[in-house]
Amino acid sequence: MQARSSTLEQATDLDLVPQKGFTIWLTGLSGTGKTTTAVLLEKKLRAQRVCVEVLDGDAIRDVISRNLGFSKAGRDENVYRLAFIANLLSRNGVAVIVAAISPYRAARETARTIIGDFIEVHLRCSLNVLVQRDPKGLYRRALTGELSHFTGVSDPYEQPLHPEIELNSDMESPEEGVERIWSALVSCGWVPRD
Ligand code: ADX
Repeated sequence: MQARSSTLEQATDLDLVPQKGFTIWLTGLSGTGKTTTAVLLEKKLRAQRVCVEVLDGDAIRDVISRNLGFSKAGRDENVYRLAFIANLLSRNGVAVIVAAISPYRAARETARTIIGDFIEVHLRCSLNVLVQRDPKGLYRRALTGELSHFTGVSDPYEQPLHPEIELNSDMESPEEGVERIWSALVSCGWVPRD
């Protein structure tokens, strides 16, 4: 009897972990630190025993969006697929982090409507700094005209008008950014206080 009751107590302890699903949507130009921020935030959520999944634009484009290009229609469809999956996960109690340029405002608003519990995080960074960082060499190729329709150089990026959070990735570290996102999640009551 004693053993049974302690098992139940353990189960109750595990149930204390809040399993509120939601989506953190990281938007911004290539190289602004969306993936880095997503990975750090994912680690922090896991450390708090929160179920979490990262949907990264680059990775999704290698799998379910590999038939899509970078036209407006291709990008909107990519964002729609991300939103569809994020919603399936979020409504089943998973914390989802989407990291995708998602350059068009209307498509992001559609994602917000589909998902509901949604925090938009805009990662800002000056083009000068992005061109200096250029870890994939894409800005160089875009500036020489070798790569066309590159976001921020030869393709539009519509900045969010009222994002829940704006991170200045040329002035704030990824760790500082994650702390600010965490504070917003705590304010929503979606994660425990540290
Ligand atoms: S989105 O516009 O549809 O949201 P997504 O985030 O999935 O884009 O993919 C962006 C990644 O695709 C970039 O990080 C970069 O590695 C690659 N890429 C290739 N061509 C382009 C392009 N023309 N514009 C932006 N990113 C591109």
